[in-house]
Amino acid sequence: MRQTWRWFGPDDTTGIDDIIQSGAEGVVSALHHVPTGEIWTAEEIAKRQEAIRRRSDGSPSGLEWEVVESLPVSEAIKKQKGDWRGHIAAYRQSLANLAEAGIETVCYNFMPVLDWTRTDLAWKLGHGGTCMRFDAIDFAGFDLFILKRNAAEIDYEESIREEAGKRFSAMSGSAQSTLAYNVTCGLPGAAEHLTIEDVRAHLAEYDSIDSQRLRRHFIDFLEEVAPTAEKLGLRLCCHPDDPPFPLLGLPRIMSTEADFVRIMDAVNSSANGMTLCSGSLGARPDNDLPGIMARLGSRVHFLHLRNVKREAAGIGGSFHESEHLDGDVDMVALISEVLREEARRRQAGRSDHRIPMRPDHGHHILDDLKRQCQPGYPTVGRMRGLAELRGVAKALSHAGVGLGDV
Ligand code: CS2
Ligand code: MN
Repeated sequence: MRQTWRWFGPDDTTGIDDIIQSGAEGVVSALHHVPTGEIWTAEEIAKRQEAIRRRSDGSPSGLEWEVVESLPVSEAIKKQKGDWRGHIAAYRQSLANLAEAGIETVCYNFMPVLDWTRTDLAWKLGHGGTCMRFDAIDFAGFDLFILKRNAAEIDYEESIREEAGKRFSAMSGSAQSTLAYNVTCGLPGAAEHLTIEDVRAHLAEYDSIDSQRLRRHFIDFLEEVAPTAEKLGLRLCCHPDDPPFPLLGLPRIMSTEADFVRIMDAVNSSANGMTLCSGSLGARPDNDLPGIMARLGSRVHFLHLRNVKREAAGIGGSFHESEHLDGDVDMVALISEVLREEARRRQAGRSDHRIPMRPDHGHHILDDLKRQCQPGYPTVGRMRGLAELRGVAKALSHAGVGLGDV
């Protein structure tokens, strides 16, 4: 695996100097300041590349911008409204500019309105650190009593509605505002933070878009961009829904292995690939992560390794982000499958036989608790995650184990 690290750009409180010390070999970044739908120009791309290549004292960092996360797909494209064709043209131009700059892997997602969604961004763990958590009851409370979404009642069983009602009325005003803020926070690095009014307006736009129609829009988008990406030698990789089930009545179409198979078969190009995010997919008990890697591995272009602990049976229940090696995803089995896929690629002579991987999220521990950072992106917690993951890969690729080198 190629060990990478997400860097949000010059304002990130984890600097390039820190990334070097984490042992990461490459950088994952995005031009968050460019409005979604506009072209990433050669100049802006070069500027970010330069920033990644320098330590704070100006000397070479030895790091390169290796993966784009994300080149966002606009709401206009997802809904096929407004200037969506112009946005697709801009997307293709951005891909061409990235290819010209030597960047080959581009992650994005196709979640409507909200990216990742949690109810608690700093849930206290037994050891004093914090993690992110999704509480199904709090989320229902947000939907029913803060957002007051039309017909939200039918999405929740009576027992959940009752519990959510009790819990919500016992919450202080400030706890209610924190919940609203947390739920609408899922756009890491993006300048915009959605207000409740914004969320209502966005939801209304999806009134007539069901999952079938959203999938059609997604395929239309891929039919336009995947051939371009293939010609340019790029690998597109879609990130799964997080959490991987419908929320707020919105369609979610990239939540399971079958969803990925459907989309990858519909536009059958190696440039149309997957970001395997074990934490996102792992929030559902029917997603078998090592199996997904074994079956879809040849199209996995980027790995997000993290773990979750599901707190309830079934789909749609509460979960929290656990330690990287300790949760419901069998991380050792997953990494073994990654190493097997890399061995197959080496044998086939593929140049992409080291799959970029980054520790996706980490617990806020030690100095992280005193520093400001994007929720889920602490320096020390991620470094701990990376160290543990690297240890597993190193051990599994030891000659005595016989799975091939890292
Ligand atoms: C990320 C996602 O922080 C995270 O959970 O894995 O936000 C990811 O960057 C996007 O969904 C990719 O488009
Ligand atoms: Mn992820």
